[in-house]
Amino acid sequence: MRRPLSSGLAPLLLPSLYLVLLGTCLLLLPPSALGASEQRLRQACATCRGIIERFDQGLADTAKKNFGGGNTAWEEKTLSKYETSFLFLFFLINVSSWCFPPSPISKEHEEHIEKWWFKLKKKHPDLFKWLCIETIEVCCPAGTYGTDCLACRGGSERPCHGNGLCEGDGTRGGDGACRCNREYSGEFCLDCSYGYYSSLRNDTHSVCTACHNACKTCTGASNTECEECKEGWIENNEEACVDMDECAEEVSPCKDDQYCLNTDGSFSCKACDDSCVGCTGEGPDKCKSCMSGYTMEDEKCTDVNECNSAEVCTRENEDCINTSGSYKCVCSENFENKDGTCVQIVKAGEWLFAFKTILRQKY
Ligand SMILES: *[C@@H]1O[C@H](CO)[C@@H](O)[C@H](O)[C@H]1NC(C)=O
Ligand SMILES: *[C@@H]1O[C@H](CO)[C@@H](O)[C@H](O)[C@H]1NC(C)=O
Ligand SMILES: *[C@H]1O[C@@H](CO)[C@H](O)[C@@H](O)[C@@H]1NC(C)=O
Ligand SMILES: [Ca+2]
Repeated sequence: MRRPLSSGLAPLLLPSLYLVLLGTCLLLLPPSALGASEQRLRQACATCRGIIERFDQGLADTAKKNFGGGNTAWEEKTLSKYETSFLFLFFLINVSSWCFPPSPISKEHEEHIEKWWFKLKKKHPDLFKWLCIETIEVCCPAGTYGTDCLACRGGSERPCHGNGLCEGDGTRGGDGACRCNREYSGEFCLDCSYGYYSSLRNDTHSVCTACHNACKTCTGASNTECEECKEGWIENNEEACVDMDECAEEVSPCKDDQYCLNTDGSFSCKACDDSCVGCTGEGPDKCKSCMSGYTMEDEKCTDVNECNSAEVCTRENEDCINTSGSYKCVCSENFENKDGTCVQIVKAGEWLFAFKTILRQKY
């Protein structure tokens, strides 16, 4: 017998469910450039899976909230809780069809679920399998793909030999082709990509490992097993690829105001110290010669204190300030620059006093 659903709960549930579903719609939005029908096939399964997950979650929450667990009689006692779950479920089904029209799940599927709940739950405990795979046929078992749920390349046990993803895996879409992880290539993800070598290979397993940093391609892990050296590395006498010291070249690859820094597989150019004209390394002690305003002292370019000279900042009431590589002339304390001369600063309130002083001096 089919039980009537209590519809009194619907208004309470609906507002929050709208939000939940909006989130679901966003999560399931297609991120890829798949064709529209292909996308619909994959989404159909994702939607079905999402509904089942939410349904299970809803049931689990209801059970947990009301029963500490282990109560065998709770099914009979809490029919209204089930009805709540049903409303929740039906609402999800309804709204999921708004996300991705035309939805594969419709009114008729609501009835499937009700049938499952009251009649088939015991025989088919896995609702996802029963509904999504076997009944409405929007999903396939893991490791299979497409309309007829064919096994993925490399078999349904370990699609793509565990080294990639099978296109359409678990859905009614896709073509079962392998999208290999970076290390692998080939139709079955058994071959190694460029820059990787095979470190294990038998009938069912293939493991590819990155070559040594110095190798472009290789047959093994060390830098003596390169087939070709990577750029920035050269083969030495022992047939190993080693770093090329670009900075040791006769002509520096850097600009005049830079020094060269050798690194593994490359090099970089760094700015010389401000006190240098050309340098061999970092700091004022690596200058080839000194910038004007600096002088070589203890094998280091040192700032000259121009203020020690009597020929600088010679105007009246003027002070000299030593700066890196140069110097500045500034008016002394209580003096300010007015048209090129340093004149005494007169503060407000001192006006009258100053005026009287001037008068007294002049007359
Ligand atoms: C689902 O939609 C049908 C009409 O399409 C409506 O009668 C029913 O109340 C809806 N169920 C829920 C739970 O919103
Ligand atoms: C292939 O290698 C894997 C990983 O080492 C191993 O588990 C498996 O038994 C091997 N299979 C065969 C046929 O040798
Ligand atoms: C200017 O004077 C020389 C010599 O005394 C010092 O070595 C410098 O550090 C100084 N420069 C500055 C900016 O104070
Ligand atoms: Ca180098």
